[in-house]
Amino acid sequence: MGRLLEGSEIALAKLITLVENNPAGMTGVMPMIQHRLGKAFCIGLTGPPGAGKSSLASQVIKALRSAGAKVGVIAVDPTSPFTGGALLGDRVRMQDHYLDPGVFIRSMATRGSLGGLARATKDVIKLMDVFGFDYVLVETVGVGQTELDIMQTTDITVVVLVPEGGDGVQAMKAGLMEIGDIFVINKSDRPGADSMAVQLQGVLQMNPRYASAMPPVMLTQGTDGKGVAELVEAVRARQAILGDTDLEERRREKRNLEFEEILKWAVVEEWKGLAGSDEKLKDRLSEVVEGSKDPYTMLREIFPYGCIRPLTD
Ligand SMILES: Nc1nc2c(ncn2[C@@H]2O[C@H](COP(=O)(O)OP(=O)(O)OP(=O)(O)O)[C@@H](O)[C@H]2O)c(=O)[nH]1
Ligand SMILES: [Mg+2]
Repeated sequence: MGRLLEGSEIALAKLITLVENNPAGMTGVMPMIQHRLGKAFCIGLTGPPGAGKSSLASQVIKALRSAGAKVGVIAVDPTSPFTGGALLGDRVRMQDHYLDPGVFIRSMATRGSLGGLARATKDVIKLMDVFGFDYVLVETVGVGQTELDIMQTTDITVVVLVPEGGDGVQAMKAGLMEIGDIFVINKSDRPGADSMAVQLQGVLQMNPRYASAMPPVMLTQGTDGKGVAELVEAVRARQAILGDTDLEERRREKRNLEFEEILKWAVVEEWKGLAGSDEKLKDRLSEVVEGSKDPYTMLREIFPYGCIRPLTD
């Protein structure tokens, strides 16, 4: 633990592995780091597969590094359970930075449970924060609930879209339009980028979330870094607007949500423990699954001293 705070990358890597493999591992680590949290500014980068998130991340790292900031990067890959193409892509796209001691890149893939992945990502953000990074970048494919969940833990979210056919509409369906603080149309060297920016602005204007202030819509090129200086400027501007008070307000909400999640996770774990094994759990659940028993009765049987009681009690 001490070695983490001294800046040992090996200690950081080991702790991340611990957290990935066993969420309960954090119970030993957290009390030691809790009072040091909150210094890093966490930026989420999300968007459809192949939108250029890793390429952009690499350019953003470059810009932040040249301003002297230290950067931690988490590339989350919920879509492929095995170290597949996307993670390889992240490595290739960000390879320039692997040897830089001011940059630490970690890829994370699911090992079965998507909820577990979201949980682990949040804890890894904390580890990177206490390690002393000024910025933590989190890249994730914006297609499902887990990704949205991860994005809700970052301080700001950059939504990355691309001009070609249908992506705009897809993204709107995926709920990406709700979570962006900054919108980027990457691959702006391709035709249709300008008209997509106009279309996107139209959609955002109708969204009540942006009634008081419209988020910036920017054009970038992940391959050669065009527009990235402006993007980093927009991130800094957001950071400045949030200031300490609004940022803390956002973080309070997040801590509240996080606790509820951990509570749910703990109850489920407790319940699995009581059942004994996955087989027994399945057996116990069968009546609920088949519909012969209602879920509340089941809850009372599992936790007889819990808060679920009929009104007549
Ligand atoms: N033409 C063009 N290609 C780009 C641009 N940015 C990235 N690319 C290319 O798009 C492809 C995907 O880029 P990535 O950075 O891996 O995209 P990603 O969103 O991280 O992909 P996943 O992590 O697999 O979802 C690569 O071949 C990049 O070289 C750009 O601005 N213009
Ligand atoms: Mg990527």
